Amino acid sequence: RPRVLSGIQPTGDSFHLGNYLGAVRHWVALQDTHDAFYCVVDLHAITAGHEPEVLRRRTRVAAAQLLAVGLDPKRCTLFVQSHVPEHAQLAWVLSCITGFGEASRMVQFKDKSTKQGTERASVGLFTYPILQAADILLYQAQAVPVGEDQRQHLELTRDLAQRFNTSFGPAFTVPAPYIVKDTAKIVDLQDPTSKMSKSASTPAGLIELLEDPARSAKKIKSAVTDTGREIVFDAVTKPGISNLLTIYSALTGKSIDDLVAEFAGRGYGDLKKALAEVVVDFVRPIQERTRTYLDDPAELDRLLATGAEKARAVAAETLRTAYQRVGFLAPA
Ligand code: AQP
Repeated sequence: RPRVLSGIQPTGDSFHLGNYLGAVRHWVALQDTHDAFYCVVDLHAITAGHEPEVLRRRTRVAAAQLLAVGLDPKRCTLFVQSHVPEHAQLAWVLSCITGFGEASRMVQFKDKSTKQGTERASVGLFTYPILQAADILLYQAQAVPVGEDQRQHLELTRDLAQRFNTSFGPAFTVPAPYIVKDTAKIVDLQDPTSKMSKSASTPAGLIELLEDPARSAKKIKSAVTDTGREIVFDAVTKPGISNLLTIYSALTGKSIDDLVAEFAGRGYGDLKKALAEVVVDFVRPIQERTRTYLDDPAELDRLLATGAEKARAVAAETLRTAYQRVGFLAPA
């Protein structure tokens, strides 16, 4: 079976609908068709400042949410990135074949470092995409299910894999992005020109899976909509309504065309009210299941330890090959 790998940061107290619809939803589906590796990327989560106890708690919350939305440790390998030291080890090797100018062109770094102030932004934030490349290449992943915002980082991963293979001999599979167009970018409810984002959205623009569902309903009802009154899909002239239709369609499985027909002649308020109910019904069971996993942290940690062991078996083999190719003397 083809291999996939993806990761999610344990930042924020909850995943948001963008994370779920753009990426994690596909992770669940790919378990049945692929050899799937998914990780909670805690090494990435310390690139922009954090509190140790909060990170530890959020790492468990992230894992619990992934299980709650349908990842099944029997059908996929779920682990925490820092449990597999090969990620940091391969990242060093890859950083030595990455050009400084090449890394400087990463848009996410430019955006985030501008926000934080260039002097304060960490070197870890700068090398973030190189660690991400290591995450992917260690598992010889053929495909990487992520949202549109990660496309540039994947391009870098592909370049680094090809460069290494050409310079030192084959060590890595060159991965392809797996970006599902319809939900590749869920936008902010208050600012439909920006992606829904943990760090950039205002609370009102963000639907969090673990927040009080009544709060989510309220946010949907006060989402920014567009001029005109007709409910039609047009991401350019009606980005607000189109975003609501996208979310509605993805959560219910109804096509956009069917939804447009269903809401023909009705107002924006009707769509928002119906979507609020859909979202509330969707998050409630996820919240219950997340709580169940968090109520038994010892069992959760056991599941993650088993995942790490499975992941490490693959990662160690790739690192061994990479170290050998690059010219490191094998320990006797
Ligand atoms: N708005 C989005 N639409 C579609 N997909 C999205 N993803 C994130 N936002 C959207 C996808 O979620 C996965 C997890 O990515 P991450 O752990 O890097 O999440 P993130 O970047 O922490 O999420 P945010 O909200 O975007 O955080 P900040 O603001 O801190 O950068 C990825 O596959 C991503 O594409």
